[in-house]
Amino acid sequence: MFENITKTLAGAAAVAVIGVTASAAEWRGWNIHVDGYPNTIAMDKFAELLPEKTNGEITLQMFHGGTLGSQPDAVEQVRAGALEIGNFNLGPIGPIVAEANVVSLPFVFKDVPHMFRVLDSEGGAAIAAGMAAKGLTPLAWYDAGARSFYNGDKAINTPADVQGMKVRVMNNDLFTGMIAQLGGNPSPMAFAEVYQALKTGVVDGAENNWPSYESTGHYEVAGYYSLSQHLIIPECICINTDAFNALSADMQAAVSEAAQESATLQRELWAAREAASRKAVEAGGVVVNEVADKAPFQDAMGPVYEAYFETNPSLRPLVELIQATE
Ligand code: BDP
Repeated sequence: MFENITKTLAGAAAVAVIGVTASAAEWRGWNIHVDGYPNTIAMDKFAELLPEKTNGEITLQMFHGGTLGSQPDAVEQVRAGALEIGNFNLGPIGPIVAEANVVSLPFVFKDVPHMFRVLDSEGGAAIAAGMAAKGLTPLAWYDAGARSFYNGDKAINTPADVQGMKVRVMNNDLFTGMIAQLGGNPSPMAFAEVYQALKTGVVDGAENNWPSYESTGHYEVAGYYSLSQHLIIPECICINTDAFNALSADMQAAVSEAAQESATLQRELWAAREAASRKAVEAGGVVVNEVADKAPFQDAMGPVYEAYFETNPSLRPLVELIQATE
């Protein structure tokens, strides 16, 4: 009798445990940025909203500061389902998803509002579909401003100023092509290694937006920032496609809503941080150089576009759609 009761209780406990693990998903998320960075705050907001909007069925533990690995590694981990969530820049996604690579063509967007208009149109839908098919479903888009060149010993005003310079870029053939067309030596490298590389002269320069130039301390070791604004690349909150597809329609809607709210917050924080970061690095002694004429940089990108179209002839209409978007 006693034995039977024990068995029954044990069985009930087992059912309860199975019940909990089967209905509650515990996701893990990757982010490269430090505390206080707009993306870090906004990803924490996403993690806070998820259980609220899913009746506790989905929780997310965020790992910030790139502690779970470099961005190219993390992209693979989310694709494989080893991680569910990542805040990714589309630059390192381009080599995997041809459609998503259009945003990494230098000077393809006029400015950030233009980029968001494209993302909200059929162009954005094509990019999202391409990503989802490769295992990375974008839930919302983050702002990452415009990227400009910085280096240690001179302002950059023309492509001739890049001649012979070793410049760190994110992993993507479009970026190595871009630097090569300007006469420089491209050096693809993980974000976490750039500070030391600049400091020790392994590279002469790099390129990034105001907040990353500041948050990484790169401005301390590369004090000339030249506003070339050659790349405007969006970022995503991305989810492993199978994890998303396994959710009910209601749960998918709840997760998407949480991501949208996170993105609204990120874009507000981004605008404030861009201005604050610029002010901070200027106060730290950085020489800011307004590039008076960007046309020579743009003109030098012809071969980068041609190489892209040669590899991806079917994507020419997508690029033309972007260029035709007001
Ligand atoms: C930052 C992006 C981050 C990239 C980094 C880089 O937010 O995702 O890893 O640039 O240059 O602006 O690697």
